[in-house]
Amino acid sequence: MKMLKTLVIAATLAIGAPALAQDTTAPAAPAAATAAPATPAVATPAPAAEAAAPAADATYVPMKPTDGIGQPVQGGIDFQPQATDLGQRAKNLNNHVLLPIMTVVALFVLGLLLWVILRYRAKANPVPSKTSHNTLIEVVWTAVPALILIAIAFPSLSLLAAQYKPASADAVVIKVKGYQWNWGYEYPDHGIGEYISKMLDEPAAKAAGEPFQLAVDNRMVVPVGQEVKLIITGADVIHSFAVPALLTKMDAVPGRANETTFTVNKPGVYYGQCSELCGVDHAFMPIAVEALPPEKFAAWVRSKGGKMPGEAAPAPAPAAAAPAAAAPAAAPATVPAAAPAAAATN
Ligand SMILES: [Cu+2]
Repeated sequence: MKMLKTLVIAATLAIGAPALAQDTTAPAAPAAATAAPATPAVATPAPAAEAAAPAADATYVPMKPTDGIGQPVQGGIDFQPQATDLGQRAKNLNNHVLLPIMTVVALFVLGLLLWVILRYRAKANPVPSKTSHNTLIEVVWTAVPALILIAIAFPSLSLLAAQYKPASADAVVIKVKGYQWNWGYEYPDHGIGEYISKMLDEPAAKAAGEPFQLAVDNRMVVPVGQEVKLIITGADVIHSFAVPALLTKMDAVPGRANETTFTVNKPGVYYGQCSELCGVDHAFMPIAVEALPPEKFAAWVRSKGGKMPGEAAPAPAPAAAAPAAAAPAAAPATVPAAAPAAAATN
């Protein structure tokens, strides 16, 4: 029967450790201009698109990180401030439900132990009782832990189900690939081919005003308020894509496509790290997710040579208008004439 109590405590501890573990690396983020992301290190499959909309590049300016947001803090013991509704729910569940229950159970068991040690020691209790059963107590210490576990199971399992609910059809799809030792990001619906995201060295991170060992050259950029679906895989060994402030942790396994989703609710830069021991430079493949308002996200997409889904390629519009104005009689011909132009610039 005493095994039960041990089991309850073990189970409570296990349930109380969700995937938003706090990173312990020390941040150092003086305010300064953020470095402009470098051009993709890997050739995109649509190089022609690079020239399609250079005018829009100027409107994307990499966001500066905020101290204490999306990154660890010195001496921090709580989870990072959560930037998704589900993350906030998980944090509330931990801080307001699980931690109080664990505290009460631990203190109660400690109290029982102290009472037994003091009250029933040989000196204070020379003639021990020969009682071996007490039905009421045995029923209580079986039923109460079971009821506690059932009470915890409802919010825990519904949170887990919400976290792994399949993404909606209009989610922003990003393919994430873990390499030894950097990350590749690809936006198939936006025409952005894979680009590589590497850690900045210390002088570069300092110059950019970003925390060293978390700052990267090319961030993953996502829109705020829209669901993001990550399809995650590994190129060589198992990595793990983890961003504590987004309640996101998913293994990147070679030969498998794992999926996870999140919806960021406020703009910001959120850092994470590879969280699966993957080799000698495991500690040096950080993750930086930049969440932007939708219009700024669209500007970033254009700066990468891509386009928003459903959006016409920017260049063909004037090209189609010109022949229509010059030769109105040839108007029916403009549509087929524009089509190859669109194909060429896309
Ligand atoms: Cu890794």
